[in-house]
Amino acid sequence: MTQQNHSSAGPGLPTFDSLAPFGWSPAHAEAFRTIASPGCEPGRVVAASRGLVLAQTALGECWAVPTGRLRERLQRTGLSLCSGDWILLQANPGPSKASVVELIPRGASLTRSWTGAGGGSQCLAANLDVILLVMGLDRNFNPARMERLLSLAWGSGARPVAVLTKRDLNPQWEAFTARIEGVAPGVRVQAISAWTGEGLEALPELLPEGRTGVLVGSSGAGKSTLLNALMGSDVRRTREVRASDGRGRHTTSLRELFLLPGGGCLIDTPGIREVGLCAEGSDLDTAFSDIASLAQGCRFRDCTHGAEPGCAVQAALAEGAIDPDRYGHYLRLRREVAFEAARSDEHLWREREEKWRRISKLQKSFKKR
Ligand SMILES: Nc1nc2c(ncn2[C@@H]2O[C@H](COP(=O)(O)OP(=O)(O)O)[C@@H](O)[C@H]2O)c(=O)[nH]1
Ligand SMILES: [Mg+2]
Ligand SMILES: [Zn+2]
Repeated sequence: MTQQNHSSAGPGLPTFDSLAPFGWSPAHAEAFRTIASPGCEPGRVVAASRGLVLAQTALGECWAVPTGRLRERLQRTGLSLCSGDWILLQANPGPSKASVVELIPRGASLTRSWTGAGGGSQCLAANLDVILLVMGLDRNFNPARMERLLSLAWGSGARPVAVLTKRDLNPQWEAFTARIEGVAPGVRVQAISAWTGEGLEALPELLPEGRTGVLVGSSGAGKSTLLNALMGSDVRRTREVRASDGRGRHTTSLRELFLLPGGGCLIDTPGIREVGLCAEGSDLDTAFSDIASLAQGCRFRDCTHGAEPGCAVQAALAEGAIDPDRYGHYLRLRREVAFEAARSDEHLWREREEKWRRISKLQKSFKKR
């Protein structure tokens, strides 16, 4: 990322055409021209964690860290960089990492919002055209979860498509597919098998060159296996364990955003794996809006509506203003959401830890040379 050997629309007006497969458009080029400073170039985040990003630039991959100024601004607005983001990069002298100087405003994105004190939200994947809602036709099958994933996807602005995996495992896959069609009116539902390849041929046309999709679904749904099948090689680790040595299949990529052989980009992040569950917190408040709005009147912001003083929900219960059964159902669901959130955070944390430990090891070995 030191020279500028990309194509040029004229002196000093690079167009970065080699980024077109990654979704770089004339509109992006226009935005770039208005905000770019001399010597900076665009890139797309293909992996991000704790302020360190791996970016795809016109010249290839590079590591970058946000400048102090950008970091401050992101913190102030509650944003953090995520896969799919378009950014402006500035090369630094010597072997040091490039700097991220700017975040280009996002298009359709997948976000999860934090309930509880402070609120805020976290972007999981940015600048999306398609959201693939992935669910297995095995034990993973759950129409109610598909409904929740759909509401999350509709909110994003990108087009949802339901992908039912492991069709080879279910002789009644057509009946199961029809059930999902029933809860997803107007949404394309595609049953596939990453193992036999059945139904896979329909996916590339959903992601033509320059478009970006993201895989969303619960753990074990088959997202990474599907990505590997579409890529034609094992680029992402799956749950598969080799019988011979008990170790996972060999994958080295830290990437979360991939360029598909037939065009289009596809994002698979460990964070998104659990998004269906995380989305349930806010969905719960929508489904139980009567209780949620009562809760606004509780004295404590983090009221659990148990034995706390000044609880508006308990008061309403005592007055018979809420149905006790409905309230019991709400409490049960809320416990489930809290449990799943804690579990997925822990899972996520461990996965990320391991990933970034490998990176720092790699960087140390570079320094030694
Ligand atoms: N039989 C069969 N198994 C699959 C298929 N797709 C995924 N699996 C298995 O389902 C498990 C979870 O897959 P994985 O891709 O890791 O799920 P992820 O957590 O959504 O990324 C693995 O054991 C896969 O081998 C499929 O099409 N057919
Ligand atoms: Mg996976
Ligand atoms: Zn309360």
